[in-house]
Amino acid sequence: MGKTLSEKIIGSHLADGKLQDAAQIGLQIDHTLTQDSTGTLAYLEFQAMGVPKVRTNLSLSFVDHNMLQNDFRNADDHRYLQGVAAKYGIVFSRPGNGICHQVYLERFARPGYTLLGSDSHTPTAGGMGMIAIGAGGLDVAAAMAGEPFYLEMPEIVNVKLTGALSSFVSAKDVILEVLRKLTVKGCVNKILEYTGPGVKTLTVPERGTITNMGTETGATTSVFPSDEVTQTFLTGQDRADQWVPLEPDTDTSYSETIDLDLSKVEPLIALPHSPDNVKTVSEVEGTTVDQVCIGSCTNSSLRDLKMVAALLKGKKISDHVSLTISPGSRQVLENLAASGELVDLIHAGARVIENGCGPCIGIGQAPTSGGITLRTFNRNFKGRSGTKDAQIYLVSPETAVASALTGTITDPRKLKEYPKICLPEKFLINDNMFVFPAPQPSNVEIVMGPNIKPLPTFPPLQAKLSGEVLLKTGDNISTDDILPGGSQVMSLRSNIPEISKHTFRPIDADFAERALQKGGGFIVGGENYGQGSSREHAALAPKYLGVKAVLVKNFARIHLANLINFGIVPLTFADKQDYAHIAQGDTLELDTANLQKNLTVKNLTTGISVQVECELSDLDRAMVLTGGKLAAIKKKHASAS
Ligand code: MIC
Ligand code: SF4
Repeated sequence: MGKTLSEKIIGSHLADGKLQDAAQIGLQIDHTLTQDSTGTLAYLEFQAMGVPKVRTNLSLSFVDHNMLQNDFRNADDHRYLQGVAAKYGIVFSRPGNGICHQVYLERFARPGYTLLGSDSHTPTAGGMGMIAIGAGGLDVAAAMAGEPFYLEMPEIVNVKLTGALSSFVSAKDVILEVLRKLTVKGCVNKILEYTGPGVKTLTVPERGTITNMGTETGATTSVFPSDEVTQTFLTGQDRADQWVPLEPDTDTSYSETIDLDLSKVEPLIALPHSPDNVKTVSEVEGTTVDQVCIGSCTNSSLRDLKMVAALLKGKKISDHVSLTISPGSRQVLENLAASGELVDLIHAGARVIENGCGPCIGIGQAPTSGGITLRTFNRNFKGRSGTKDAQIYLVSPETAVASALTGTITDPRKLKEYPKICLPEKFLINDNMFVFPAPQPSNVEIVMGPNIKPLPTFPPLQAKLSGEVLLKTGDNISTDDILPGGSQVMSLRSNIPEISKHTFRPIDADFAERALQKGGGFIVGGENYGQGSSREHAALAPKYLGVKAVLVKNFARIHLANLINFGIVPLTFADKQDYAHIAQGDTLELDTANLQKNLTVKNLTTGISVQVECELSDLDRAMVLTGGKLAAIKKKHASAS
């Protein structure tokens, strides 16, 4: 039996375990990337490991999230990150150089390689035929120290593409269609592998849009073959020598096949407040729009902004719409400037803002109260725009432009003339905002500003856990609910004592105070707990406040790994009906000696006992018992040296 493409790449990087369904495997990581808002913790963790230089082929540190410099905090973080990069052999991408995923795809992604990134949208690079996975900062730090990345061998799902997209329908509509079918929890521990004759009709940036937002299905990653289209893109980036052809064997089998005829995909839109709440644009046409934001790691490539420029050329946006455009990279912006298309954006009324994440994570450009904002981004969780009662809709660049012009949600097919977009044979390339590691690392001084606080340390797990249920949540709690974005909270990312005060603030403003007052306790939740970002702060801050265990129906992948890494006991209900038998405020007790798979939680308030599962690999179990991953890796490197 032949192999899938995912199995081929994973197989050639297997450091531990076997290519078997659901087996625990260790993956050798070629490249790592971090971004600033998860990077500062990741590098504090890396420094604590005591390794003199990164042990990957290539490690990159991007600054793209916390770019507003309202005070010293973010600027100090940038300086710290630049110092660490110079000292430990890491390439530093300076603020304003662009969003990590877009820049990585342009300049560093290589077919057949593995990438681990401290950002959940790292799978963007799957558009280049890579296995690219998002993880918590500590896992990325461990990979930089040369450790394999451990994960459950995912099921490989075949998304078979046929046909070609119609005019005004683009890659964003494809991934919205996938989300409509699979939902935000449909692909946990699965890889979406794209195959079929439709693949060759999509350029690499379009593939990147699809693999990027595959994250919203809960998938471990998504991957496209590496073909002549990949070769053309790499040649345009002056990296033709890095191309290799890669595809699945013809006689392979998949756990499931989803057939998707591209010619049948229509312009789609995700309604508030979940990326899988997908309808056709025509179903909601006519709704008044206050703001349109084009950009983010999903839709800010040169292909996308050329399309936007062509559709806006010679026109003017509606009087009541604010249109922002945040290019994905300096390369995108320079190419638009050189071709003159930047003028078309500016002339039509777009507010062109800095190359970076910007409004996607609430860093500026919050909409009006109760406002309707149409975004080409990937997440529309409540409050993410910075305005609590705003309604976020997710759309393609084509739908965004059509709606910005009319001022109401508009099917882009109404624009009639569909421009033909060609990517340059040779992109205008400028690498001068990368800073390469210092030739003499011993001379580099790492400067830490006053907001960069030491990592908290935690004792080994107690044999018996007891305490109150501090919070009981429903399904699909996102890490934005656990620890929100926005410029004020995000600038505290290097300061756990301060940021922990915001834990669960969007859903329970008193949580942090209550948790401290009660001496910690338990969280109870529903399905897909912890969906969304890779921010390990969403585990570390609750841990800091004394959260001992989280008991849910099931977890999202990255958040589960982060809980384990910081020694919070992850539990799932053996019978989901038992969720009803625990209320907020109940006192629970749990015997954790040896952390066996099957445990009993005693509800001391009701007298009812509930059977729970604690599914951990041997490695993870040892880590949770001894107080987390950092302690374990530190010990290993100390004994090795
Ligand atoms: C996001 O899109 O939610 C973020 C901000 O990029 C996060 C990372 C973070 O919280 O810093 C992610 O997706 O992992
Ligand atoms: Fe940045 Fe938004 Fe992409 Fe996250 S999803 S990396 S905040 S652009």
